[in-house]
Amino acid sequence: MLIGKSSDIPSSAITPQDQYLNRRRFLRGAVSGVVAAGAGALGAERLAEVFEPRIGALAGTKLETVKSPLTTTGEDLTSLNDLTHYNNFYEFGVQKNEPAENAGALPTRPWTVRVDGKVKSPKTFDIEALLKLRPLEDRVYRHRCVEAWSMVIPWVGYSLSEFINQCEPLSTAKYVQFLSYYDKKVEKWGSETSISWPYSEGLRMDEAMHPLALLTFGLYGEVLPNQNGAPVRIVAPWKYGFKSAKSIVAVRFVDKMPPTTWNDQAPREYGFYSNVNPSVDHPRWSQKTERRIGLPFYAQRKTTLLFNGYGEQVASLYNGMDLKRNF
Ligand SMILES: Nc1nc2c(c(=O)[nH]1)N[C@H]1C(S)=C(S)[C@@H](COP(=O)(O)O)O[C@H]1N2
Ligand SMILES: [Mo]
Repeated sequence: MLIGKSSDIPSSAITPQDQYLNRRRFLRGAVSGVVAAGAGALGAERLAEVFEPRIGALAGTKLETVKSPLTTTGEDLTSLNDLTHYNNFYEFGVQKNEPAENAGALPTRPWTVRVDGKVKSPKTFDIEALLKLRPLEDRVYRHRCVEAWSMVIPWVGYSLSEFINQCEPLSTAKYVQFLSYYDKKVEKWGSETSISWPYSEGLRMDEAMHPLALLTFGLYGEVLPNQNGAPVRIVAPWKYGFKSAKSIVAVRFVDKMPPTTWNDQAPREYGFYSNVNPSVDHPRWSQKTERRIGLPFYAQRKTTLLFNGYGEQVASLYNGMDLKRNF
């Protein structure tokens, strides 16, 4: 049973990612709600028109952005409706439509990000200061979930490295850990899972310093909707989506590989690196292809690309590493 405290759930009942979803659907008897409307419109709608007012007080606020040299072009963007109604954000429910319904409760102001661990001195950054730290760029990235679906998303942010430089990490910092907001009164759906909160993710220092890794504040030129990880999240586009922690409140520089949520849930299925790799299957499904959300069914199936297509930029980070072992 998924209903109950996490301590009530035997480890044999741990059902990561797709299984949570399928079991809950089964229990409830039907797929409810708004999944993948497939309108195909390329985001002409503004957030303010898509959302009920209660969904994120700031959603719909325009962000001033500049063009980015690091944007990916050529593929159609996933519609705003799809990328805000087909989400993984287990704190707000395990079904894809639930974050859009429930994440309005997330209090995105005031908001601070605590920086500690192997740094010159611990600091706390206010979200308003983070928004002004660097010019915000529009960056279109492919987004590949470990569950073998994908999207193309126009994010807004700046390179995570710009922020990390402000954190003044020590040379002993080898990894950086990101911790998401968690309040069990606000995110009561979280306690229906066996996950030990808060959501934790991490990158090796050189990965985090790679210019493609994005500290993300918006999408489609506007403030992030709550269900997409407002007010600030990580995006690492060459990795499976779960590496990109949402709604982060703490950044910790550490000397050892930090514990991460999905690796902790099922270490055989979700590795620390989790680079997108079509030749390393998930134990329960193939990673060779993916389903592009929002396309007509006959056009959905896409070949998955090594490093999600960002190999030219990031492959050198993994020189000499066995990517099958370090999945
Ligand atoms: N805090 C938190 N961050 C999270 C998740 C989550 O459940 N909680 N889900 C991850 C997964 S599995 C994916 S695929 C992406 C989804 O991001 P999106 O909803 O903006 O597409 O967020 C990631 N970050
Ligand atoms: Mo995911």
